[in-house]
Amino acid sequence: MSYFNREIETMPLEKLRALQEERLKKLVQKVYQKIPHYKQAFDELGLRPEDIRSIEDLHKIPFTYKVALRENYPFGLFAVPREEAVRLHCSSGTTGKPILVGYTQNDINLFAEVVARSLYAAGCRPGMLMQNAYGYGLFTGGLGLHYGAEKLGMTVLPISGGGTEKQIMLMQDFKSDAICCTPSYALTLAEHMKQKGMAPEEIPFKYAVLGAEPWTESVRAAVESGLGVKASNIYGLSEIIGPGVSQEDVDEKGTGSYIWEDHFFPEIVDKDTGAPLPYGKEGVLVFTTLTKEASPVLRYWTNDITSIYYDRSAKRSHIKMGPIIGRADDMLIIRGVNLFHTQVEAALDGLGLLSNNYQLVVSRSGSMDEVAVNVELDQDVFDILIQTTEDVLQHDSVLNAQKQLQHKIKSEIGLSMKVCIKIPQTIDRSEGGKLNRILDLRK
Ligand code: DLL
Repeated sequence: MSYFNREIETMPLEKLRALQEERLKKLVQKVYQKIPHYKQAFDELGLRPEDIRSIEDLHKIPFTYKVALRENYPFGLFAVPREEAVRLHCSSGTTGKPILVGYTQNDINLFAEVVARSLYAAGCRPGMLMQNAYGYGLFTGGLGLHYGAEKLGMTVLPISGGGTEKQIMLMQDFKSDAICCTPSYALTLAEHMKQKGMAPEEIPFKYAVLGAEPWTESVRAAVESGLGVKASNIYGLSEIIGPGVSQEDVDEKGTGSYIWEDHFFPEIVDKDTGAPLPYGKEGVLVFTTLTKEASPVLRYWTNDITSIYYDRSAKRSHIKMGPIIGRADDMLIIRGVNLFHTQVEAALDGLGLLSNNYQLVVSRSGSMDEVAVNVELDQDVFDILIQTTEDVLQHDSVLNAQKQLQHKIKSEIGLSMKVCIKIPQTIDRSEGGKLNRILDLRK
């Protein structure tokens, strides 16, 4: 089965709006009746479900914040009895309790459909072999990509994350056509294979579907050249469904990722006032799930900062989103300066000796906040240097790179940060293989 859903994906905008409105009205009635949290939120404002007649009325509805998911943990925000959910997923919260989301059978079908659409846009086709290196388990990445790839008609290798040697052996034995994983794991794989003396032509992958964490064009360039693939972005979050909320088309790289807006209605709002912002302006991404049954959300405040816009020259009619440039809640204010970790990533660009694997460590000394940057040395550079010295980190070229980065950060961001160069693969990764970009020791 081919999975380019022409009718939906190229639907004229007026028709798409009509579909969204019809779905929104039903959704609002349903959550008002089924979920006490929403009934209370509406009642407090004197808002009735009938007041939401069109997309233009959406702004009247209050936002749903992550804290509502915490307060109603575990099943309080379900719109169906728990027994009707066929699956549960969790995403790690910043506190001890996770965020829980449920899926009915229809939700699972929807999840598979939007991921299948995404994989098709990423270049994958029925019959190709997908090496799925996202973590399986409570995380939505593994099973989400798995069901979507099967729905598209691919052969799925559910290898999960890690085990790099085995990943390499099986990709060669089975001639895997595509890999899906985090961008940082794709970089790790590329580094590892280079170390083994494998040329990109010897790697069977043609496509890499990367997401679950922010990444940049320089990471794309490194993955594409290192693995000999076309790499595209997949975005999503557990609260909305998981991966497959949006996806970049492999032939339209760098122009943004299509949001499957027949199911997930996006808005961009001001991070301080919550006021809706026009297309193209950066702000907080907010989603309303138009068709989900078990865990629907109205105006969910993702905390992800990006912009949305229509691309009239694109293949599909759906709206696109730019890369995630930061998180509203991850924004650090250091000695009065607003700081996103992606700014440090940008400063790393062009400093040849260093990798993209970095972490900001925020601490407090007296009343002053301090930021230190830990960044891993590039694997190749490390391999060369270790042949001549035992103490690679004290090598002149490394000390020089450290000074250069410190200087660049100061001049580009306006903050003095201590820079600490690390041996490759020594900064801690979390369970899903994600590199936690900020370690805040002040909390
Ligand atoms: O990370 C779902 C996913 C799995 C997406 C596999 C793509 C691939 P959560 O664990 O709930 O879900 O984390 C969601 O991760 O709000 C973003 O901050 C970040 N994120 C996810 N995809 C991207 C991306 C999955 N492509 C949170 N670019 C989101 C930037 C991303 N950030």
